[in-house]
Amino acid sequence: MRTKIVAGNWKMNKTLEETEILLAELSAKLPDTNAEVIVAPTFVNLVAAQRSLQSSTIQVAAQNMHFEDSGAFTGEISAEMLLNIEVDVVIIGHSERRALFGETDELLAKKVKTAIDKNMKVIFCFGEELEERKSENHFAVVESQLKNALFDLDASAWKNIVLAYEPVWAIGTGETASPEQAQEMHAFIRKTVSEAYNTSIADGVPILYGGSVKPGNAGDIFSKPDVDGGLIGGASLKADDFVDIIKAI
Ligand code: G2H
Repeated sequence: MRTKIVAGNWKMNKTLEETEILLAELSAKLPDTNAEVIVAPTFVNLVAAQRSLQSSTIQVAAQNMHFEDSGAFTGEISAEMLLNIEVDVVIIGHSERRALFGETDELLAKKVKTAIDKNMKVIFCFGEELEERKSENHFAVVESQLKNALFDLDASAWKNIVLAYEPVWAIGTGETASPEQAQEMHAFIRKTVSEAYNTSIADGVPILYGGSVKPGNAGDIFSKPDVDGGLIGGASLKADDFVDIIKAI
């Protein structure tokens, strides 16, 4: 039985006060669930989020990190800094980091390696762009994203890896992959991991779907056998919507 996960990627949203209000509401409304629930506020609000969630099962994640421990890297945050405030979950490789901030597979491989070396849990995002799907290159693109960033890791690393398939054409667009498209790709991802490692690692790794997941479509997407939860953007910014998505798992 794989771990089910619902993670909220807040992106560049919510002030300190809004963070505290949303987390208080979320804690109060959190349904009974076997799923792990994770929220990823902005860096400046991580400490406050940890404090707000002290007596909650909701975990706090960072949206990014640098691969070095410290040094002359203006504007960056290290794994050491995150661990120091007890944040041990990090999202790496989100398509916005790739597209808007030039993050390459090579850089992402370094970030993942650092996070894994420090025993952090990594939510690794990847997915094809619209043109790549239209030209039927989506499987090849996803395979190379996985290979380039993850497949040099030791088998032991995989206990701390969560995969998040996020087709870029479905992110923040209102377009969602159909449950069948998500299942088809998730099954392909599991097969690819199995070929690179073994079936036990492939069967154990949670694979989340991300891209315009809402209360209205979450249940259908989560019902697919290889979909183990979701990485939720816009709909994680409202407690009621996020709670409804958690209930759908
Ligand atoms: C994809 C997703 C969360 P949204 O970026 O990572 O965002 O649900 O708004 O499409």
